[in-house]
Amino acid sequence: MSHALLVIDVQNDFCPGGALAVAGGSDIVSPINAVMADFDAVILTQDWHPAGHSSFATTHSADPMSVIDMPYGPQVLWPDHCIQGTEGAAFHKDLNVDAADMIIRKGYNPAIDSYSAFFENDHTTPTGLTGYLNTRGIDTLTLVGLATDFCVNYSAVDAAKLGFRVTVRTDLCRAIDFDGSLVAAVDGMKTAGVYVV
Ligand code: VGL
Ligand code: ZN
Repeated sequence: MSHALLVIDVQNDFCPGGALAVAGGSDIVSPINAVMADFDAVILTQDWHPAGHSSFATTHSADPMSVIDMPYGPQVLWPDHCIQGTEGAAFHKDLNVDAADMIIRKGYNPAIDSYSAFFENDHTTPTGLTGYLNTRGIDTLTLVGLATDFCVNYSAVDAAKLGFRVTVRTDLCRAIDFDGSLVAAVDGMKTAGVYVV
């Protein structure tokens, strides 16, 4: 058994002061650093959108947090966030990035959002993470990071469907909790066979 820590989107824009701030987002940084040494591998994800991304409300002249129909299904429209190369897209300054074996970026396709570290929101286009984990013999994952109800949730459900043993440490996550999204996410993760602790 080889067990990796998957640290989801601990980036400035998801922390207080950022463009899509998650309440308490910075509070999880030191505790995440503290558990890194307990794992066989540490993998970080980075939300990484081009300017004018299709998940941005401004791109559609719509209100942030409104929902539109995309070819792949409903899509929440977010404030502009995690634009490639900006300070908002950078990891939180205290995150121990040096401890990472692998950093995987997602959301770079202008036409499709990518909450999950495994597949874009069409649930089909792979990011390549599955191949990386498989070739390293990693079969067990613990997920932490931001946000519980979006990128952590989608990543955990995909990982479970792919056959990984998956635990989400909710004490090391923080949620956006928009319109019942947190309750629905925890429910969906448990149904998919994720250990939510
Ligand atoms: C996320 C909304 C948009 C996340 C990323 O990291 O949970 N949420 N992009
Ligand atoms: Zn995003």
